[in-house]
Amino acid sequence: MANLPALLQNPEFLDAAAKPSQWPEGGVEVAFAGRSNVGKSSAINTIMQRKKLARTSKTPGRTQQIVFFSLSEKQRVVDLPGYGFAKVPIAVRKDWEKYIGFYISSRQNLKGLVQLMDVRHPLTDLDKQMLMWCTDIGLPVHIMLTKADKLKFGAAKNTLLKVAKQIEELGADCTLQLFSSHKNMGVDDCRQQLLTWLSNPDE
Ligand SMILES: Nc1nc2c(ncn2[C@@H]2O[C@H](COP(=O)(O)OP(=O)(O)OP(=O)(O)O)[C@@H](O)[C@H]2O)c(=O)[nH]1
Ligand SMILES: [Mg+2]
Repeated sequence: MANLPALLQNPEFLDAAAKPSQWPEGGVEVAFAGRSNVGKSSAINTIMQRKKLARTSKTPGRTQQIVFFSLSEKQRVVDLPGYGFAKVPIAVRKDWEKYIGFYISSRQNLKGLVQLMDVRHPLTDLDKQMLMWCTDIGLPVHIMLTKADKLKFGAAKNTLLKVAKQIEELGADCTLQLFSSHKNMGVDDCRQQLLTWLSNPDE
């Protein structure tokens, strides 16, 4: 655990909430969002150096509730259901997307959003919508271009530069990095971002 900040050393599953009345009260949190199957739950595990804290799956649509993990009494990370998975019946999908939307727009405890995008096809229409929506409501976003192990380093770097330019053109205000759960790439940068957003839970 040499590199693992103290705050991230004792994560615990808190609750999987299907409705807002189940959301924990007080404290601060950072949520992980992104398309279905992009690797949100895997990223949470990698960042906390745990194998099975968040449930992962090869089947898209695994995480269907908002899952809360506590880091301390007043600090949490949140695993959101994925958006945009075509094989889920449209009515069910709309329900989740509404639920995610309601969470992001109404949650006072939410200090920042880690938005994951697949490095091989970043900034899909839904990704852009989510990003611009967060920009509009003033919620800070940290983008992770994940599964970076699927590309050669040069190609991943080029994508990073291209996406940075597109984000600037969109007028979105966010930070950006490459990430891979399988190769442990970019993990420290993400940890630093979590610490920044989750410090001062009493302010
Ligand atoms: N190559 C590669 N595969 C990854 C990486 N991260 C996750 N995966 C794989 O992608 C699949 C989905 O991972 P999850 O972490 O369950 O994805 P998720 O975004 O939580 O998915 P939903 O909860 O269904 O929205 C699994 O088969 C993972 O092994 C990565 O960095 N590199
Ligand atoms: Mg998941």
